[in-house]
Amino acid sequence: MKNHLKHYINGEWVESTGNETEEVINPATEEVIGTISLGTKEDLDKAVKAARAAFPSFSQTTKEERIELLEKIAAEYENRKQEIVDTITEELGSPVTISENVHYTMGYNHFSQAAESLRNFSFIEHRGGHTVMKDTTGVSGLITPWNFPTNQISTKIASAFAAGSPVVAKPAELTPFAAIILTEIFDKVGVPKGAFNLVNGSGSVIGDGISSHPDIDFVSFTGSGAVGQKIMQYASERIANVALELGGKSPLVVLEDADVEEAARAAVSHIAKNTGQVCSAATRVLVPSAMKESFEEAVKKVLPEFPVGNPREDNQVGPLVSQKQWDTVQSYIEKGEEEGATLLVGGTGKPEGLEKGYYAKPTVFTDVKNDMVIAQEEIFGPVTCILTYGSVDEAIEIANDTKYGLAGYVFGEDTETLTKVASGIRAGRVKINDAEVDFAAPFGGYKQSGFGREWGDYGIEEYLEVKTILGYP
Ligand code: TAP
Repeated sequence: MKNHLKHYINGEWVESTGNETEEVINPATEEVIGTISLGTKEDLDKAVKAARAAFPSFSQTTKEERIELLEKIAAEYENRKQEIVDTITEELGSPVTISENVHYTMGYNHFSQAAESLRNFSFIEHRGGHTVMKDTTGVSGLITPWNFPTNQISTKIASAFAAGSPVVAKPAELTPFAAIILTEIFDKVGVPKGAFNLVNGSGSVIGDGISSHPDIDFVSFTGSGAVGQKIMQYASERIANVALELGGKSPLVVLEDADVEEAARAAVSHIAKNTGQVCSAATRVLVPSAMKESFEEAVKKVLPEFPVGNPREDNQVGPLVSQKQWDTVQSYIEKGEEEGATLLVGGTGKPEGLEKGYYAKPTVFTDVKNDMVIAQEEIFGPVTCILTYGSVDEAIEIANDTKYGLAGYVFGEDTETLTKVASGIRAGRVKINDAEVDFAAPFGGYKQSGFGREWGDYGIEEYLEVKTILGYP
């Protein structure tokens, strides 16, 4: 049992001032794996005070000191690898290979990339008649969701530390234990007192408290649009700076010269990876009308490559994170059927033999129209839609006919068409032929997917103010 009833404030593990606790469930077994303490506004105030007190010295550390700190964190993170992998498998239910190759690896890369980005980062630039200086923004509040327990919190912390910003972090209640390991890592490597504070608790108390706190200068949030909106409302009241990463409904455009099986495999992998609980997942697959049947056949053919089941065994798809998420996904599948889409594979209910655990069937709808609810709303589960198009221009139009703009994907051979589609998609990141992820590349959304950028240099910039100095001696 992982019982963790303390918060980390001002360089120490401290008792909560309240006595409310929350049990954490393993979604694969529905068993309790541990308990956390739900922090209070008083705990949060202490954490913000500690961060505020750390600000003058932490923001003045040198670039070299921050590079050294980030490198020490990355090294200690590596030492805790097995524990991180096991913890994510337990609290999120992700298959061990995904916990290792995706979750663990992303966290590691954010710390090492931030150190790397810092090396060439310029905090002062003399530009002819003026000088531009980058100043730490202040104290940062970080609110992260459950779907990537190390990725989002690590990129935010790594960028904040690179910029010299002390932080107060609140991970999601559903998956708090990976963040507790990270905190132990910061404690071990000697992150200065008050520069990192962790307050566990609910969104409605600690998340709300961070969003509205007068002493928090910048809030970086990843999660739902509804909460993002609240955060902006609070920010508008005190003119605070925010960055929001709010999910998507990303298109995958299959061009007529694409390898059909490869494109179908990519489409299915998007709903398999993390059980489709990925903000940048492609969930609208656009295929040329003439390719529809061969693409559907290819989807059926590749589906068995992504077995669903016990995350500790050799499976590719684990359960959804919670009963609530399972119910949400079921209702979207029902909605798709009601709307007249054709169920190609999957459907409601649990996969055979997986009655215990929040398992859902990988589900592919075809004959989907882009104005259907299943094509417009973020389902956050293993559900995707096949839509058809006539011309490439029409494909781009459908791809952009969404309130979101986080990511886009295009598969094909012809360079000119690939470039046309990649440039035409209104989204923060477009991948051509499933290119490798680059941790130095900016990540973030257009439209209702939010604003602000994470990862690499752009991520660090979020935690900095720009100051102009005229007459610099
Ligand atoms: P959210 O409620 O947005 O949760 C994200 C984070 O915000 C969690 O740490 C949550 O805390 C916190 N939070 C909740 N209410 C808050 C408030 N009033 N003020 C400040 N922070 C608050 O998302 P969810 O309910 O977990 O998931 C709902 C849907 O959001 C999903 O189905 C999916 O569509 C979308 N989602 C998107 C993403 C990404 S990566 N864009 C990630 C997760 C979910 P607690 O959870 O501890 O209460």
